[in-house]
Amino acid sequence: MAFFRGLTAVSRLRSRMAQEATTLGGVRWLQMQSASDLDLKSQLQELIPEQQDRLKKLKSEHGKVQLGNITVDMVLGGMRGMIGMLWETSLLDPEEGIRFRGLSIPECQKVLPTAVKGGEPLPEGLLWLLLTGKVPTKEQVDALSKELLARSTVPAHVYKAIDALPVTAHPMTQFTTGVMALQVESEFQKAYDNGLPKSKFWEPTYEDCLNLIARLPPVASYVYQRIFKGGKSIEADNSLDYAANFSHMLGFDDPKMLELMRLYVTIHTDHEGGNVSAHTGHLVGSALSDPYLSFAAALNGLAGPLHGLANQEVLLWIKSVIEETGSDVTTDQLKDYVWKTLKSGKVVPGFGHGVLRKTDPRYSCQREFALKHLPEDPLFQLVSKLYEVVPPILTELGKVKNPWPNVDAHSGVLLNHFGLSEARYYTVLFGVSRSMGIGSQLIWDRALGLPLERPKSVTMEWLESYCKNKAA
Ligand code: NMX
Ligand code: MLT
Repeated sequence: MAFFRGLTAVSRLRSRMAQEATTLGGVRWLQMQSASDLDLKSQLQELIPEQQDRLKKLKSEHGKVQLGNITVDMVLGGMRGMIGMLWETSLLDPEEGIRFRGLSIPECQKVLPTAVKGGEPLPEGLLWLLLTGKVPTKEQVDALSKELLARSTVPAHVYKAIDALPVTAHPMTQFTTGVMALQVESEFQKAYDNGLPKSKFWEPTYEDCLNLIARLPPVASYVYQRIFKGGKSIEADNSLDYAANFSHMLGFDDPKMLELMRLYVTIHTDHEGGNVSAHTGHLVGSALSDPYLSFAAALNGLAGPLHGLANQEVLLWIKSVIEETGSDVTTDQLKDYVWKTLKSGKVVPGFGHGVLRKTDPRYSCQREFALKHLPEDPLFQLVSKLYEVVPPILTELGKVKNPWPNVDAHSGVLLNHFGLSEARYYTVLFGVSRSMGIGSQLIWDRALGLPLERPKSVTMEWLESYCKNKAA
């Protein structure tokens, strides 16, 4: 965040000068916000040369500085703790959780513009923050909402591609098929084929990412309606913001559900670069595959049960507890069910994490939302009980590094409360949200000219002989 401070001060000054036309004491104040202040791409254009110089300086002055030692455990253990990539939009602290461009979730809830006074942040504001490192004004967020709406038309062939799949296909399969079908409109691919120089790669990447983010809610809601509502279609409401409109197109207009969707999309956008979906998007993008190809690859990673599919698994697991024990489940029955799950060789979904070592702040803010809006919901009460029951059991197992709940332990019961009860659909919601983080970083990847990602792999034989020689 520090590197953007100079620019942030300038931008704050500008935004103070740039209040919307308002009537104050009978005087009408003039609209002073310039078109480029409201245009995200112009803002990026200003930031990119500075960040390119910064990267150049970092490489030339500190390129040979060591960042740690690679151990055999790291190579065999899924590269945990191995620093291996640059990811500008967010950073994860194992104890504290995620910070988006330096801001924690509670800080984002305080400073990002909202639709409702004192309500949840608008995800468009977070997208602006991820891309620029600056907290946007409400006017900037509104301009971005409108820009996304203007980009949201989905070509008819996309729906035909989805319709070619059996309606029983998993929602993530149908959603990713829609993303692949959107790819035929890639600006990056066209520009690359026409010989665009590397210094300009970021521009069509920006166009693709913004188009992709804008078109995902209609595609995702089409998948939902097709699978669960007999193909009903709900038109977009152009007066609504991104998340509220998405909720509306899914068929949920309760103002509390709109607020939930704003919170949901905001907190699922980004989780630094090493998680399976973000890393996949970045890796595939490093081959100069366009943002649609990169994001479709990311979604395929998100669809795995140890990653994004865990939100589906959590609600199905909670419902299976109730099916077996009845809705008045006691603490002892819950303990027995957790042990039964573990003894059958399964994981307890929604608990544990590859990096976090405390309760995920994304879980905590969803818990806050539930305490405020649905404290009596029986499934929320069961989730609260699991918070007490599961961590001691996972600790007792002796091998689990983080017994605490993650983001997926909570999201399903909130959605279920407002009627979105189809657990198999939940990972699609995660996918729509993640487009903002992966897309933002892809734009910076191209702006900074980051190279093809190609780490070294070795065989067991190589490791054995390396270790033997080292010991000799
Ligand atoms: N239930 C049972 N066993 C677990 C759990 C859990 N919730 N979490 C970790 N373990 C086991 C893990 O399977 C491993 O066992 P083994 O050595 O026999 O293979 C052992 O504990 C050590 O694993 P960790 O180092 O603690 O965790 P790791 O970094 O390998 O994996 C997860 C992280 C997230 C994959 C793991 O905690 C897990 O499977 N959790 C349940 C699934 C889940 O909630 N995933 C969502 C993550 C968040 N997201 O949205 O992506
Ligand atoms: C995520 O949001 O991507 C998950 O918490 C997984 C991770 O960070 O590894």
